[in-house]
Amino acid sequence: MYSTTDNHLSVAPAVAEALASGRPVVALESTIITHGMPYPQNVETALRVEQTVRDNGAVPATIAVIGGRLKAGLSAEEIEYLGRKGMAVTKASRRDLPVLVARGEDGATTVATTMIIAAMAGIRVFATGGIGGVHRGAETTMDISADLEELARTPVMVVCAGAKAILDLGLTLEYLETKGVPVIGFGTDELPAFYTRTSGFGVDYRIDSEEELAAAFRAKLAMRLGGGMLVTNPIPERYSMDPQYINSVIDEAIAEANRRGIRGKHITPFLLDRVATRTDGESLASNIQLVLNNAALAARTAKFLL
Ligand code: PSU
Ligand code: MN
Repeated sequence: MYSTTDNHLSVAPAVAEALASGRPVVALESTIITHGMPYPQNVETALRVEQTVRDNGAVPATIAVIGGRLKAGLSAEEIEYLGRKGMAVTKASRRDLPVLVARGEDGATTVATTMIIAAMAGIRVFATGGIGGVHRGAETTMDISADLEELARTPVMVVCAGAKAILDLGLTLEYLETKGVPVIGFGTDELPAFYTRTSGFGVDYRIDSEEELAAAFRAKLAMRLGGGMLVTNPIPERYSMDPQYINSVIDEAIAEANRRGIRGKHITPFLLDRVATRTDGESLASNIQLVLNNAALAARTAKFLL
C-alpha cells in the first residue's frame, strides 16, 4: 500500500502519485496535533487543514513517525490515532528520530522533523502555525529550538504565522540572520506574532504574491545555498487577539513554568496548554484559523514551485 524506500520513509499513495505526476503537495506537521491542541479539536483541525490544502489545489501530506516508519501522508485513521494518544506520543525532533525508528515507535513531528521528512519525500513547502525559536532567557538556559537549525540546513519553505511571544522574537530573528535564513513577511513589513499581526520587529523582506514567494525560494534552491525559507503570514484581522491581553497571559504562563522548573522539550507544550486554558479557548479558535490561513497560502504557493 505504501511505497517503501530504504531510508525508513513511507510515502502515502496520494502523495506519491502527486509527486510523480508533478502536482503540488503541501507538508503538514503532527506535533501541533498531539501537543498543540486538545482532543478532539486537534483531529478536527488536522482534517480541516488537509481539506483546505485540497480546496486550494494541492495534495496534503501530514507527516509523523508511526511504528518506526517516517510517514509522508497519513490516513484519517492515523490522524485520529495520533490525536487520541495526544501527549503520550513522543514529541520528535531531529535528535529523536534514530531511536524511535530503531525501536519501531511513534513520534509526532515538530517543524524540524517535518522539514526533514518532507525533504526526503521531495516536498518543497510546509504549512504550520508557529515555529520554535530562541526562548526568553536563552542566554542562561541555551534553549534554542532545533527548528531554527533545521531552517538553516534543510531546503523546505515553511509557512507560519510568525512565532509566539513565548519566545524572544528579537533573538530568534538574530539567530535566523546568522544562519542565513530569509524571513519573509507575506503582505507585511512586520514579523507577525502568531495571535497578533504585529510584533514591533521587521522582517527581512515583504513579498505580496505567491508567485514571488516561489521565485525567491526557487532562486535559493538553484544557487544551492542550503536551508529553507521562513514565510510569515499574519493571522486574519478578524481572528487576531488583543496584544496586551495575550501577552499578559503568556507572561503569567512563563512565570509559572519557571516556578515549576519546566524545561527542555516540555516547555513549549506546557506554555501552549496554559495559554489555551487561560484564554478559555479564545486562543485555540485563533490558532485554528491561522493554521487554515497558512495551509491555503502554502497550497497556492506550491503550484509555483513545481
Ligand atoms: N509553537 C506553536 N505551536 C506549536 C509548536 C510551536 O505555536 O505547535 C510546536 C511545533 O511542532 C514546533 C515545536 O516545531 O512546538 C517546537 O518545540 P521546541 O520549542 O521544543 O523546539
Ligand atoms: Mn527547546
